[in-house]
Amino acid sequence: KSRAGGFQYNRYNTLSQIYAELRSLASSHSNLASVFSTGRSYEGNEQLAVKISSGGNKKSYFVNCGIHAREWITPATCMYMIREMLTKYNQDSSVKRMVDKMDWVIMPSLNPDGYKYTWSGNRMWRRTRTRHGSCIGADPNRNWNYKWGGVGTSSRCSDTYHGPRPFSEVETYNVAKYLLKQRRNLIGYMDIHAYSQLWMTPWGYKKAYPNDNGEQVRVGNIAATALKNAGYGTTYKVGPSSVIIYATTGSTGDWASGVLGVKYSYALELRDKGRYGFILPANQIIPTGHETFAAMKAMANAMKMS
Ligand code: PAY
Ligand code: ZN
Repeated sequence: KSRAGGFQYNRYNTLSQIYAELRSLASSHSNLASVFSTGRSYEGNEQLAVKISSGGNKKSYFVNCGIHAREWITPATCMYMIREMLTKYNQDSSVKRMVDKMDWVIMPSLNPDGYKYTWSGNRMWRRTRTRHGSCIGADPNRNWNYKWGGVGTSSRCSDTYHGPRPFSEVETYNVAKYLLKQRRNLIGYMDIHAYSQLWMTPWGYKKAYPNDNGEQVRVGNIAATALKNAGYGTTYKVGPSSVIIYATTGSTGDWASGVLGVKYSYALELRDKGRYGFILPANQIIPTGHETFAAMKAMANAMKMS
């Protein structure tokens, strides 16, 4: 059904529709939710996030969608999960359990300029919209200040351009600044992409396993099993991104693990496995949201908080 600003859960929505719905959901559940911005993008769009908390001094889990502009299923999935958490907290014990265990900070669109451009200019745009000499944009998932500028990155004008320096993109800089302030409280970080159906752990920069790998894979397997059993039989592979997809440097997940020291650092690739790719049909939004949220609940339930 139609909500604030014409937002619909079974359709893809514009940035302004997403932001209107986010504010509307939070204001109708103000006991649990508050909206804030980590700052403005290069073009001046807010990077809105919602903090979901049932109170007390808890650890928090940060989730972002939309770091890559064309991966439209990801903002849609973040919005689905936010709605579930807020509207079912009082009705569904599995939702109450996940929200009571930790705070959740969820950002539907880390790269709002890019997302807007996929609606107005080029549906297949991936990067930010920062001007770098003669070309526009850098890859925000190559721009973090950990092993920056190595394997899996490329030069200016390419889709995997790492940027002129770490955190050259104000969108990654803003989020990093926010996370550094939250560091003591942060138990997890999840960067949600599409597509390929992967539940990825560090490291990305080389085929190697951080100290937390055993625990990351244990919980990742529990999440992937819940996802598969959520009704659609969707299968995910679990493991280090350098092993199950390819090596990258300057990625979000490596920074969260290597710099922040966050134990539950994951990067997801949602549906599908390439049939539709980035152009996933809208009738898969609700199923994807449903199965991904089932996995998130299972992950939360399995996590060790200290
Ligand atoms: O964090 O190591 C990581 C994820 C690797 C992703 C990347 O940033 O390149 C993988 C791709 C993505 O979601 O951006 C996969 C998609 C299908 C692509 O654009 O190739
Ligand atoms: Zn991506």
